[in-house]
Amino acid sequence: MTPRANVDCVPCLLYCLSFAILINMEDLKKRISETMSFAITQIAELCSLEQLEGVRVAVLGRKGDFAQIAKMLGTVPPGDRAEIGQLLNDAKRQIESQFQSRKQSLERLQLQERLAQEWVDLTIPVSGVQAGHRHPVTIIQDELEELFMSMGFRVVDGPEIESEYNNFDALNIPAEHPARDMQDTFWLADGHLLRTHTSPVQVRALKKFGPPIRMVAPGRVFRNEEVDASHEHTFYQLEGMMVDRDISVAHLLHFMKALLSSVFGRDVEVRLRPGYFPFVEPGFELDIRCLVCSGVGCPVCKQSGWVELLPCGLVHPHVLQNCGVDPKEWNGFAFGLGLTRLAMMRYRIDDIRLLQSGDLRFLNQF
Ligand code: FA5
Repeated sequence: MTPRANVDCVPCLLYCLSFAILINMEDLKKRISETMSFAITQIAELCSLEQLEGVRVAVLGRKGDFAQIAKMLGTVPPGDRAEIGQLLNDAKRQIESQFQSRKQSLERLQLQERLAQEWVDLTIPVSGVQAGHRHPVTIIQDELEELFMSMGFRVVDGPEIESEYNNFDALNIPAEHPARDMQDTFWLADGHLLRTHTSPVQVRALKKFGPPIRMVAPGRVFRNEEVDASHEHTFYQLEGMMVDRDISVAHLLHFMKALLSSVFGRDVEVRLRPGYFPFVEPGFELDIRCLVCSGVGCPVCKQSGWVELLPCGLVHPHVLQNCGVDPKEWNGFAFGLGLTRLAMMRYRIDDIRLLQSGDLRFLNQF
């Protein structure tokens, strides 16, 4: 009796016999034991998971050797079937357990080989790779968020595509109001716009959270205006607002001072003058002595020695009303810091266009 011909390198273990007559019990037992020891030898010797699986299928599979043997049970005298069945099951269990443990050790070996090939020495110094870093505007924005959060302000976000109502009407700038011309607007075809300032976030925050509230809203704003050393079409502002009971200009000045000391770490020369913004009353312009030219005059300050930085004022009662807040009970201050200009002052950047140029020779200095 010889083993069946190989299929895909897997030795087939079934003897080719056809049983039309009652089978000899001893032959059957011998066959089970031979099949089992042959399979166990193969499992122990094979070195690839594919071959191993081939043996499993050939021996234990639905059409495998043991399945063929099981078919012969019908030809076994009924009194002996239990014994042969038991023998068959024990053999299958043994082969299955050998198969599993061999499979696990082959998988472990494969993993070890793969890891050995993939091993990388992380301690070797890297050459030629430069670490990224934050943009100067982001550096200041992060600092100011921290500062205001430490003073009880929450940081609020708003969309760059805004409704006309939030950007203008709710801020006491109705259509046809001349103040709309103060900010040249990019209009979208559907009547929305690219927000011209971060002030619409005041409206969103007041409606959402109600008073009392302290919030800052940093973000990108857009204006359809001519670009020069201190004007971009896309730049950053940081809106601030506090609404509570009995808020005065003294509160406003306190927070402005905290902001400037934190950014500059020293006294900087500022001036406060009346300013008109329909959403505050009274309104102020806070200018900083130009730090690019130390006030002697340059393209950034348009030779004036001063840079407009931080307009502010007390929130107009109409704005509170538009946001469902009773101005008889609540009042507050608001400011709209020119974040990009602030970065220019702190780092003495003499042209705003450098900040969005993407020029690494410039950016790598920060
Ligand atoms: C406003 O945008 C008001 N929303 C600010 C405000 C908020 C006032 C709350 C009162 C209360 P203004 O248009 O002046 O204001 O812009 C504010 C700051 O943004 C300016 O002081 C300036 O620092 C900066 N800024 C304005 N236009 C540009 C520009 N084109 N490029 C760079 N920075 C600009």
